Amino acid sequence: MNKNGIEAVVFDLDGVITDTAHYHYLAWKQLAEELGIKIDEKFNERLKGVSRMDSLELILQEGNRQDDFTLAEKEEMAGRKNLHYCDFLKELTPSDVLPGILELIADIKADGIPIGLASVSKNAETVLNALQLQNEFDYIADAAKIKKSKPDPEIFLTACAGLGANPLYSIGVEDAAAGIKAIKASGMFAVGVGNLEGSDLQVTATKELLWDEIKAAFTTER
Ligand code: B16
Ligand code: MG
Repeated sequence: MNKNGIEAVVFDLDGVITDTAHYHYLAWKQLAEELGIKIDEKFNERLKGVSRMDSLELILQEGNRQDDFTLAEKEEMAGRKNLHYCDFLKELTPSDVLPGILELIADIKADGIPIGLASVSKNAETVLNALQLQNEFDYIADAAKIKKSKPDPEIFLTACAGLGANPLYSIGVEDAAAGIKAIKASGMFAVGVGNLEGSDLQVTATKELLWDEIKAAFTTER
């Protein structure tokens, strides 16, 4: 354990490291329109941190079309959404890292604390490569091996285990309600970006993620 008593910091990807959460929304909206279903940004909040197939189910339920398709048809639709999403990813460059994130990562590293990634996205590696951040993480949980998406704690517990860190002395950073629930269920300290009920520390935007303030809040709480 380092001098702050913090054993690891684990980040969500979409919406925390970069704004791919918006690309996911645009890609789902495109698919939903193809199916004659309307979704808006408020509905999209429910998709954040939720796996591809679970997101599709929520959209079909929204359009009352949950019983209209076979599994093979649903897999084709999820694949089509992913193609829309991957088209958006072609635009991604290192300048798309959200404000304050590079500074935060540098400050955590300067304290000798390992950094993990807990993204349920199967495109996480592509996104990190496009942002040139692939070497910044000491452990990246493999979304393909995760059985339960957020709000289940599995992915955060997997990241802590991969870093050799006790979740009770680790911090998770999230932008989604399902993600905050996952962090809390794992026993970690939850930092929320956005109006997120249940966060131990809440900021309105990534540029407010200041390492000294996060450490102080963690120390007060634990
Ligand atoms: P993919 P996170 C999540 O990533 C997204 O928030 C969610 O919107 C998306 O459906 C999910 O990944 C699966 O992504 O379709 O790329 O496998 O927030 O856990 O980083
Ligand atoms: Mg997210």
